[in-house]
Amino acid sequence: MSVGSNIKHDSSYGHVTGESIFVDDREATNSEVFVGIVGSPVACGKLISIDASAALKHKSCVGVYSASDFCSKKWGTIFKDQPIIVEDNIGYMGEPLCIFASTNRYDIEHIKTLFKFKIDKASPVFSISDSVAKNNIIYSSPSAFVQGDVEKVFKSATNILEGTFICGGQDHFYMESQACIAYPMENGQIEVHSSTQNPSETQRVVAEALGLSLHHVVCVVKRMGGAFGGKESQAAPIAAYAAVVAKKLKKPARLILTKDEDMIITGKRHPFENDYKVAFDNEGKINGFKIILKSDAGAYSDLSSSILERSMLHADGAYYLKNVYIQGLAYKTNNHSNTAYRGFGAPQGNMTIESVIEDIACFLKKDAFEIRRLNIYQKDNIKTPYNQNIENNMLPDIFDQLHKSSDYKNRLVEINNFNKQKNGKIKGISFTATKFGIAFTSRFLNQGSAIVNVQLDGSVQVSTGATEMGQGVNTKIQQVVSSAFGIPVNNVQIMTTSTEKNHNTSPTAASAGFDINGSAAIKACNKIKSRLCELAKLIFENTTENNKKNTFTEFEVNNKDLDLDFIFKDNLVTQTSTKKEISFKKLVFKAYNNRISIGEYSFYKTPEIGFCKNTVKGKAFNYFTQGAVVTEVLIDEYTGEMKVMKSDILMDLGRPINPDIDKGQVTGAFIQGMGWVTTERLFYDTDGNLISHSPTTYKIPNIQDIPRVFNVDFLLNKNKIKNIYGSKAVGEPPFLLGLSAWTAVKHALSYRSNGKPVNITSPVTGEVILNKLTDLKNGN
Ligand code: LUZ
Ligand code: MOS
Repeated sequence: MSVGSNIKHDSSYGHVTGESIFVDDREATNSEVFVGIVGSPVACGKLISIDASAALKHKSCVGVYSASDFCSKKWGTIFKDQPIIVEDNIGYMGEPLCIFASTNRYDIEHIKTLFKFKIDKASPVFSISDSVAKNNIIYSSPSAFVQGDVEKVFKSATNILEGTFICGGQDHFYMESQACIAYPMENGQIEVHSSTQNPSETQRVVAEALGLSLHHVVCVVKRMGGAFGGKESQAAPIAAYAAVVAKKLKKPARLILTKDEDMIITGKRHPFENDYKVAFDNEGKINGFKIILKSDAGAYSDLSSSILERSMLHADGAYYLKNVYIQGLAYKTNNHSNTAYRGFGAPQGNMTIESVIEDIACFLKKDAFEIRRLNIYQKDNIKTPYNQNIENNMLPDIFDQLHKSSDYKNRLVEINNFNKQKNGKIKGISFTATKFGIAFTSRFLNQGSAIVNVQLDGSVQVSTGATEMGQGVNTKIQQVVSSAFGIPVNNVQIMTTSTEKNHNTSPTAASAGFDINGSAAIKACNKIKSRLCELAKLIFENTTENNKKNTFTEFEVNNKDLDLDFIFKDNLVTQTSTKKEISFKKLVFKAYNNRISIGEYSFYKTPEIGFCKNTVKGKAFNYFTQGAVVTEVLIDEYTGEMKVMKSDILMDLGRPINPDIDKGQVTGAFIQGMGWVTTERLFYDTDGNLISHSPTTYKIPNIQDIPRVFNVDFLLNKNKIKNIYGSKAVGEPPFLLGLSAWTAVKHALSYRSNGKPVNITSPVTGEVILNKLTDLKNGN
């Protein structure tokens, strides 16, 4: 059975050789035009007029389009408040004001400079604090998550710490920028090939922009070169630009953002400023925790409300909070509209309490691990602040096993001794955890569909609503389908995702792409298998004479439940009770000859979930993916340079479908999380221009930044897990472990703070570390 084994990623060969086709690898047709975007030179104001005369005189410029050329003016995945293209009010620096088409893609950069705009400038707001001062709330949670009585606890608390945790945004830095090619088809139809996680949303925004019904728009997604949430909502307007040009000129239109354009135009992870207050006893037991989460939504709401909700749902981290108050507010600013990013608000919520625990440890002069171990969800304390109990809580096992296997105790002693030597270097160590809720918090998104077509030679084509962005969802679906039919993985091909095959697709997001679409595929396989079993039974029961009597006799098969007497294995279909067998291929062919369908469409919805944010009731998550990490850092006190020396990760992924693919996800997510909290700093000038808009100024981790020693292990979990083949989703949960690099720096710095909690913000770049060390030396 291929489920559970390390089948190679279905695109591994193509990615290495360059044979994999991404949007911009599609051959250009003769008539194709290239689309350019002209961005706003101000962050806030009113667009009065556009002077495109110089651009239109350019020899390769064949058209300029602005808001009046779009049938719909606004889009938005949750609230429709974002201009597809600016109509009057400008919300952020670089926001698209108009688009143009050129017959030569190499003229795009020049033509962009030929536009003149008349704009009434207004004064922008860039920071959360300034937006708070103006009360520019774009969304606030309808209800706080409350348990017990924090205010009462604060009155009689032994110890209280309070403050503000601040973290910055993060660029998605996918290898492939936002990209789309739109093809005009017959009868006014349009086909867009988009680099999107969200084909149906892209289809909808394109249809609305063009004034078409949905049945005249098809969105096709072969694959993405990374997405990380950045293509969950924000691929849609890009596709609309290409589509409008294609429709106007009746020519294929290609729009590929440059890296710089992409970084300037598209939204990022939300920066947060979280006010907290924590009460704890002298052992470090948290008795009360209050947190107000405040996010920078940017100019429009996008997914901010949903992201804020997930940050509230992860403000507890891995810790049981008996008395708790969690509230969240998203603020409007004149920054790019911030959006989904791996973790979807959870990292910003989770990191606060991990930071607070470092402070408690410092305050009590105790080991932070002991405080964490004391506060994690136990076997009996499993109630979350949002009224869901954690089933099969693995945190105590994970903590104890990793504490031992990482040799945490001895290493802490070694670090204490090392740091006493004052040799210009300091070490820090930190043990942090993740408990990530799996399911879309919007109930209706927890649905998926699959088409499974068995061909006459016994090979299989599968189409689902999942989109492949490198994460290996296609490979995992290939594995479950090949296991279902008992055929080699190579006999299963996952087909291009398209809204004409699978409609109303949920975005491939929330780590749940495989859970949902893989489950739908299995359901489809089972329906085909049940018919094949019935046919096999009839074939096995019938003698050849019976068959010969009448050439028109057909085996009639009705849809029944899967007959468990049959086993599909090694290309054979075997009846256990009679030991009779027939090859899968032969059976498939017989089914066709007997006019029995060997194709199926199936629909899946995640059972039982449905969280109501007004009442804070109902099941928010299907299950939790949990894990922990121990990270050790080394800091050079003279330069502020930080190196991650060692990270040991232990995750509970249930029974992985493909352990190596999951290991890749854990590794990548950890490094991406680490990058967010260490080197990835977004710099803006005072007008709101993003200065760090390329790899030369925005520092993502590269190969020499990964932990010198890096171990990724999985816990053996024998519990019943309510998910396909007992597997657990992996995409986002390990991102949260990356923040251990930040808490480890905090721990290291505490050796130079005379034991006082160290107040730092995220990301903690080398510059920040050096400045902090200087401050601490000066007694600040
Ligand atoms: N997208 C979404 C997500 O629309 N809802 C979610 O709950 C979610 N969670 C994680 C990532 N994307
Ligand atoms: Mo996402 S943050 O698109 O799962």
